[in-house]
Amino acid sequence: MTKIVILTGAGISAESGLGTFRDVGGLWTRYDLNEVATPEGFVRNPALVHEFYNARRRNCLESTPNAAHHALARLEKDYPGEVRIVTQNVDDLHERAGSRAVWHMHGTLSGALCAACGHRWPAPREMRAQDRCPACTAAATRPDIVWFGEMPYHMEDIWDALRAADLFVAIGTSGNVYPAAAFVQDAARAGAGTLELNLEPSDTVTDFDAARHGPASILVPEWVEEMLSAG
Ligand code: BJW
Repeated sequence: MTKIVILTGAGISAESGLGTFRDVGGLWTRYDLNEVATPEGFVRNPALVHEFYNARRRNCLESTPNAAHHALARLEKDYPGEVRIVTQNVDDLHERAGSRAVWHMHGTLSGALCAACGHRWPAPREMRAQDRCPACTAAATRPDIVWFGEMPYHMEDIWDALRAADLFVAIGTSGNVYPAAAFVQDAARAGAGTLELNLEPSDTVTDFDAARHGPASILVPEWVEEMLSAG
């Protein structure tokens, strides 16, 4: 049975109105990542970090999946092999499009995490620095997001899937952030074919067997159609 592992990044949600990080006007050109996406930044100024993620949670709730998310959900449903999505995105647009086999390696906007005891619960629409953990009552509530220097989630499952993959496809990611940026090499080493679908050549484009460049809302449905007709 053919096994496909798909890595998605901010570019797949760009046409749903969610900002990318490193493009012109992207989040990291407007915010200092050391202040809003590190555990140290959160300790220095939890109110600022909550403000950043509250705004992104609002933006996410107002957005809808685009043709690329829908095409991947169709692939999972109709492809005669196994399709797994590993997403770096913290939005839930894959799930809202109908994808079920999704690992959120950088966490989700819909989760809250207690920095004191590790308890997890659904995030309210607006989180505040003074919110208390429902389990231990510490005022140490943070978004359930993986920041720089923290271990991404589901890594053992992801590495197992990469080792077993026949095809690895990266969609809408710049190839700047590890360990995700190395997945193409991990998959290729294990014998998988590799394909990049991105607006422009990523930093890791030369690691792929093939690459197609353009908007995800066009490239992904085209590729899914090819996979299903070959299927
Ligand atoms: C379109 C499009 C359209 C636009 N259609 N495409 C030195 C060397 C190597 C590694 C390190 C190092 N120093 C530190 C590290 C490790 C560090 C790291 O990688 N740093 C780099 C900056 C160098 N990584 C970590 O700390 C990670 N943890 C870790 O490594 O733990 C230790 C470990 C050890 C061993 C094994 C495993 C782990 C944690 C990383 C956490 C990343 N967190 C963030 C923020 C939190 C989530 C959030 O707030 O949303 O995650 S950073 C940010 O970058 C976010 C994203 O998920 C991530 C990736 O960004 P992405 O998705 O690629 O977006 P962009 O904007 O970069 O690119 C968008 C692309 O889309 C572009 O190419 C566009 O062209 C394209 N595009 N429109 C198609 N319409």
